[in-house]
Amino acid sequence: MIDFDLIITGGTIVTATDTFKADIGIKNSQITSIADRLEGAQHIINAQDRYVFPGGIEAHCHIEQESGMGIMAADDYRSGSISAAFGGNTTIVPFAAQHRGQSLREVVQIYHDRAGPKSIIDYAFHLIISDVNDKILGQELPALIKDGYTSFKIFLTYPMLKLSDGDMLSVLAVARENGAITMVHAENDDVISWLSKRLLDSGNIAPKFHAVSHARIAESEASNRAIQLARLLDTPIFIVHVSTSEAASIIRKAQGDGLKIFAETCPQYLFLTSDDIDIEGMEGAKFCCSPPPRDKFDQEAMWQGLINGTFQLFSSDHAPYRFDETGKLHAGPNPQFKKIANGVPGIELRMPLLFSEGVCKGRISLNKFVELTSTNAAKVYGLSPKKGSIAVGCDADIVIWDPKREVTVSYDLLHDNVGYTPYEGMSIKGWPETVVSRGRIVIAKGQLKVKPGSGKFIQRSPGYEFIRPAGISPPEIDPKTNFGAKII
Ligand code: DUC
Ligand code: ZN
Ligand code: ZN
Repeated sequence: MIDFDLIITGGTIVTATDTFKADIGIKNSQITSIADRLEGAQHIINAQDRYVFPGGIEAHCHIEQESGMGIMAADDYRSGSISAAFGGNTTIVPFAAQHRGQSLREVVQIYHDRAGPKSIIDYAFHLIISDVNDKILGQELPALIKDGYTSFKIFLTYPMLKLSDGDMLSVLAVARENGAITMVHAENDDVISWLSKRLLDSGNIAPKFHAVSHARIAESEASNRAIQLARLLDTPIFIVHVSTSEAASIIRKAQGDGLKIFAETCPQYLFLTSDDIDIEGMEGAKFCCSPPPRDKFDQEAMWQGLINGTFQLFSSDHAPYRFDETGKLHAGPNPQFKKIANGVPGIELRMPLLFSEGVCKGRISLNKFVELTSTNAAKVYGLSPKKGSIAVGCDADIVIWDPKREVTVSYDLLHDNVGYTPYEGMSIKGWPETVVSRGRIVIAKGQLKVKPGSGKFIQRSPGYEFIRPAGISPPEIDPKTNFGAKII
């Protein structure tokens, strides 16, 4: 009898909490059975000697998005989602970015029009809010949260995006009222602008001065400020792309005080340093992102943050710009550092890099790998219980992983539209082999098996699940805060 559309047999299933050998039966896009031995399916995938993970959820990536400077990302929803899938992901949560003067409704429609016909895997949108006014706060934002856009990013730097502390408080108040979560790009804009001017005035224009201008103190000050503002309103925030040991310590301390502070770090802060930007000529522009890669000591602190639970997620912050006049060099072949498009690609290598350097080198367990690349994103951003795990009733979003495959990174292997990878030449062990999204085989034997537009928009529900780092047990109610108030 044919009970299933697809069976994945013989693999080792790994979730955020368990590792066990079993077969998975899939019917109508969902996992309907997990048992020792299953039979009766139209298709069978043999996962012998493979790990079977929940599909990756890439919750920080910029796809078909104009930057604050107005530069269009090199990946549209076709290339971006294909690259994500080849990297083991089954869901992406890119941004629908508001530029000043735009209504948020209009922005959301634009991004649906971009993603709908092209994405090959499921997607949701975080909003970027750059224009805070009564209509946005009083009408559009609350209504959009109710419609499933339950997370948004705000910036404390970038002239065209940054919010004042007062505007940040107003956004946090709406988030609190409606059960949404606010992601914060925490860098002090005045510090960066002041240093940039001094550097440029004295003729220091090379890419390496990008890293000097984005001083580490700019990140730790803004992280602390964001935490204090969140504390004032007793509402959670998610601090994105943490790069320094000081910022990680501030976040850990706040978590220890009982505050609901989430955070992430990214591959560029584990595997690159400011030395990568300090190359003769313009090559260093390929590594310019904000915050910039720091140093070896910070890399170690980022690993510690992943290991000890300060960071709930490991995200790519894939911000794809080609090394030409459409992207990095949009202002000419030799731009001063302020005019280089900010961002590095990483959506396809995020999971392989963490598996190879984290799991294979004994820094993190298999379960931690799943937590950081999938399960926690589902919990924080309202995608669970359907996404982020392997259990009966979940969407059949699965990546079958070959733990032994050895790969030397070369851009030719990748599927994005960037033209280079910052990780060229790195040796990686472990690679995604087969990707199944809502029961559909999306990638098999290195081939794309589905058509653009076959991914679905995921409407989320307000609310988040707070993940307290292991080893931290703060007071139930911290008397120094406003508190006790429950968000959901
Ligand atoms: N920094 C961001 O904040 N977003 C995209 C890329 C970058 O470098
Ligand atoms: Zn950012
Ligand atoms: Zn980003």
